[in-house]
Amino acid sequence: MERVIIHVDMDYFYAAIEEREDPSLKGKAVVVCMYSNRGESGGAVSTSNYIAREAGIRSAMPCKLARSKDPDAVFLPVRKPFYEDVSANVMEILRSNADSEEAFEKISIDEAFLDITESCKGDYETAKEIGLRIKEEVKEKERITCSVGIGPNKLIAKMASSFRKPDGITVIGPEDAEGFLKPMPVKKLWGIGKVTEDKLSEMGISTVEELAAFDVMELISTFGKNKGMWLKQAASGIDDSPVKERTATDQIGRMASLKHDSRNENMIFSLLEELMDDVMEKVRTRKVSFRSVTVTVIFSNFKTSTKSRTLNHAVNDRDILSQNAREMMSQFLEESEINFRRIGVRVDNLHENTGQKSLFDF
Ligand code: DCP
Ligand code: MG
Ligand code: MG
Repeated sequence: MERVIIHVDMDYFYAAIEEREDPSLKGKAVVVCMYSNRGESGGAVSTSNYIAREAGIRSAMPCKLARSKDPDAVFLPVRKPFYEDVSANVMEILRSNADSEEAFEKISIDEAFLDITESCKGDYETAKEIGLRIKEEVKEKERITCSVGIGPNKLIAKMASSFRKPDGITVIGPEDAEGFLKPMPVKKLWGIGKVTEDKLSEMGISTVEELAAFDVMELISTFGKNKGMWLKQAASGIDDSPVKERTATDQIGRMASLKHDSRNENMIFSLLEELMDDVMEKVRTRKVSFRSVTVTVIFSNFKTSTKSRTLNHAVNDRDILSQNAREMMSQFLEESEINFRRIGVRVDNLHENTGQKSLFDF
């Protein structure tokens, strides 16, 4: 059966999370900035919502320049640990929609590949339904949108997901792949950087169609064997690389909002227990152990705070998770007087369980 691959990329990810957390941002230009240690005057734009993009604001642009493009935009500092928790929730939704635990590959904080060949039995209509279902599930559970690309390999799926954004879905069947790629400028081909783009331009190649038609021996003599062959294949829409998680070095986490902002210990600890149940279920199905535990609290004023502990060795033990997470949560309660809005628990530093039995198995 021909493979069917889905690529999912979250829309304006960091800014979308900020919008979700503060409804008063709706309709405004939102820019998330990575400030340097010189404060607001330094720093670069991490991302911005689509309203800000209309004013010409782009990722990696100096924040100062962004401010001059839209003085009314709302500028917010990056809250990376919080975005990582949201990412972990999204990734668990995506992983659960892949053919198997292994048919999943996270490639950045906001995107992943899923092999769904078996789930859709190679049928693109069914694949589209799965794509739409994933979009719904992410929207319902995390209240943010994503864009989905579906294709016969990772390269096509990846390029399809950025074709319609935000909140888009693009399906490129095997017979459409060539036509889809042909008119694109070579720099849009996934994997081609600025240096390669410039070299190709010197050779008179500017579109994917021109690259696909170019003599492969000439490409090899300029770029070397591996890269030369890869360029020729990629331009022809060929990509045999498998969807596969490289290591279990990512994280498993869950976050949820309290029924209402509160410092009530019963409410906070019972939600924490529920979240830990979910985390442990995933730890077991993925057959991993963890070496660190992180607890996150988002306060009613939207400030986020995290505490982490590294354990002496990797475990997959519910009691050890619980003991550490509860202690850190108690510290949070002691240290602050503000109500809690959301809490999260996460395990990282994951190790695949190799043959050795864990306490849980006995
Ligand atoms: N990011 C960053 N600095 C960059 C690019 C990205 O910090 N130069 C962060 C912020 C983004 C996140 O990574 O929200 C994901 O990057 P994407 O390229 O997927 O961009 P977005 O998700 O923000 O927008 P899009 O809707 O175009 O995917
Ligand atoms: Mg994105
Ligand atoms: Mg991305």
